Amino acid sequence: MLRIISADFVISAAQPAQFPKAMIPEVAFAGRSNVGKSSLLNALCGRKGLAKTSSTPGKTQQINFFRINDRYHFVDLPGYGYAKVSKTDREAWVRLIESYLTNREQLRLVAALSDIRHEPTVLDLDLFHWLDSIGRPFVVVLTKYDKISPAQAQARHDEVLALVSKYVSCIGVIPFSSNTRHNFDKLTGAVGKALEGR
Ligand SMILES: Nc1nc2c(ncn2[C@@H]2O[C@H](COP(=O)(O)OP(=O)(O)OP(=O)(O)O)[C@@H](O)[C@H]2O)c(=O)[nH]1
Ligand SMILES: [Mg+2]
Repeated sequence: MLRIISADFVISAAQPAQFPKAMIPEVAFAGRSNVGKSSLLNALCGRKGLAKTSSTPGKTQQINFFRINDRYHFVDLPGYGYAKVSKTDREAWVRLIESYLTNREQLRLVAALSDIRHEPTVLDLDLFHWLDSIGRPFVVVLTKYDKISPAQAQARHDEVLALVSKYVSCIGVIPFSSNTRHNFDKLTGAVGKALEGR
């Protein structure tokens, strides 16, 4: 099981040339704006202020790399589907994220986040579909588990499991809360396995 001992900010990259060149395994966190990517990364690392979070969507605008235990990277991606930016900015983000997800050799797993309170949005489904089409292993993380009842969460979990059963690149669906750390071990287990290949 992955135990995170150190987590350090590396770089905020606005273009592929700025991505770290080190060939160390990495896991990326993707999902729509405000779904809880940065909070999840902080929860995993046990460090509240490591990745900047905000109740205002669109907080993370570049690709942020964090070095974990001096041997892995965690990668906080900018959220998609954030309306309050210009079309040109939005297109630049999409290009940046797509280029990262498509070409990044070191990338072992994408955590694709979706808010457990709602059915996956069209954009969430697009991401799952697209990751599967390029053969990128991904785990669906249903965020903000603490915001609904266990029964509602179970129903959503079942529904999403059925939705992703057709995707061979999807390794699982994990309900999670950054606030209560619900399923923390399950998520670090999946992440550690992807990084260490066992
Ligand atoms: N109750 C609850 N709130 C959460 C949880 N995770 C995130 N939040 C809240 O959701 C809001 C957005 O969280 P962020 O982690 O900044 O979301 P993000 O996906 O990084 O957003 P962008 O950077 O804008 O793409 C913040 O107000 C968080 O406190 C959770 O597990 N439970
Ligand atoms: Mg963020």
